[in-house]
Amino acid sequence: MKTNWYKEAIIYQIYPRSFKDGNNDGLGDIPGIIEKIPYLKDLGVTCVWLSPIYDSPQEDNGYDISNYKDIYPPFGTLEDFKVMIKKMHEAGIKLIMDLVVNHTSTEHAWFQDVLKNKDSQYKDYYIIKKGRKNGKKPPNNWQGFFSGSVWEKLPNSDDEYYMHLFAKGQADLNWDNPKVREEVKDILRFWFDLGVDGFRCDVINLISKKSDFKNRFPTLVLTGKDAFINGPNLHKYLKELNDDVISKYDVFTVGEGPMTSLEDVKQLAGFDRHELDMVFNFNHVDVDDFFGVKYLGRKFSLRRFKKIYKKWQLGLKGHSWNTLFIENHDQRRSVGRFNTKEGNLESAKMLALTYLYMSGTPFIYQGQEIGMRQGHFKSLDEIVDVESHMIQRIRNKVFPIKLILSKKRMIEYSRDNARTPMEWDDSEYAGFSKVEPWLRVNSDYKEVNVKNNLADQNSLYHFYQQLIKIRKQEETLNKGEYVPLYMNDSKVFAYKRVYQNEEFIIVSNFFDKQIKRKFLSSLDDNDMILSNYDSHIKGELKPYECRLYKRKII
Ligand code: TEU
Repeated sequence: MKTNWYKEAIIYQIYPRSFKDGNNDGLGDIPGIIEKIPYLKDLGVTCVWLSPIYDSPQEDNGYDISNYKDIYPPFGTLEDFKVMIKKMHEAGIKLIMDLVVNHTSTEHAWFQDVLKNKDSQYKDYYIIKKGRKNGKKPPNNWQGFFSGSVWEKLPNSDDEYYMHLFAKGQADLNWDNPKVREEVKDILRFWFDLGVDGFRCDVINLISKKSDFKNRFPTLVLTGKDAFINGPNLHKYLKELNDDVISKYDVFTVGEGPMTSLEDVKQLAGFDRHELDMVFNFNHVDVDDFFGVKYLGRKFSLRRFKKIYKKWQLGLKGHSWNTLFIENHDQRRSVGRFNTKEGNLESAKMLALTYLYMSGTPFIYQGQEIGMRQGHFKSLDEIVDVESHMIQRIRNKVFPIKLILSKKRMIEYSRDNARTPMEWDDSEYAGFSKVEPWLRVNSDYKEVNVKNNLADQNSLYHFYQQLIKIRKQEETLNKGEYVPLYMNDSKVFAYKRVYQNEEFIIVSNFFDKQIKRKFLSSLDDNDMILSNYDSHIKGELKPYECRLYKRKII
């Protein structure tokens, strides 16, 4: 049944509310996506990952689902959805959806029933506990991902609390209840039967909680994380979903979750384990975070970046399949990160080549291919993201946090930086919509947009298009072994991909300075098949120069 097509896919992530507004209400939607299918096809992508489009009160932009089998009305209808998937399939593009089942919205009928009926049959669908001190204090001291306690009092109870690892409107499901697992299988079947080709599984490593519910030693963030990350039945539940439903279709799953280690991924997506097919790990994008705490950033180090990739590329070999990405809807834009510079086209091209030709399945986040930049918000008032506002609240309450975390940093690190409307052209609101969008359009849209990119053969879009084309043609880039090169070089990221009697060599200067390198003399200019410069200097790399060589091994 399974053909493992995911290993050859080029995946493009769409964040629906910011992609294209089809009916001019300021919000992206399914008709907007349909309109842009030819754009996606021309770029060369073979699969779309669609962030949540289900019905939702949108407290966390759809990661809080109130009905898993319907579409959020401003995004369209189920009929629109059917047209979209049909047209994508006709264009040779598969579609994967977001499976958000660690929690439901508190507006979901199950949770609403709990609020209405004291003896609701759905009470055991959620994690509900009596508070300490006759309900005056929450059941324990655990803290969630958006800061603050994971517990919120049930409005219809004096002493009971429900768990929410994210926002208050995102109530955690109790996966230990077999009925919950049956509901999830039912949701999966519903969408697979509509032709959906797979799922990206949101915070999937949080679904099984340790049931001791004891206080944990307070930590800077996420007190109690050992109780909810990689819980005791995680693998059992994933295997059950796979055995009962997923394995029956020719689809794939990519898991997402915070703080996944190499060992975790080998288990969650091991070739022989029949749980997930791939897992996003965040180690490489955490390179400029302070040990995973993104608000406490640290300076980018190329050596650290190279070491992380080496660890994951070699570490998963033979065990599991890598995901390759540098952006998503939770990360800052890559332009201006990882040593690249806004306004420096060569640096964006260099980063693209460097990550896209490693071993694994590449993901491109909407706008990445045209070099969209950070939102550059001026104040928190411009920001919608619930995470930013929750952190702001705790910052105002807890004085030491105020000292560590400046307002400027909160704005710079807000997830909204990657969520600004897609820039299609230079008309008002960047051609995303005819009315003012839900989030401010980047002020540089007249310069950075799809129209300009399409008109210029030297643009980032065309570079991505070419990278994708070559990657699809060359078996070595898909199957080849990853061999890191010149690991001690603090300026150059280099590696090769080797398969049978052929190798591809990737050489990238991560700095804005011209540098001399002796090893270049061992590479033949005639073997160079791609670069971000037209002319080259013998024995030297220009600022941010990258090169791709292809040669036979004799
Ligand atoms: O994100 C999960 C996750 O790991 C986040 O906590 C992430 O670390 C954070 O957003 C970084 O700032 C997923 C979704 O991608 C995210 O958009 C949702 O808000 C979250 O789950 C809850 O569903």
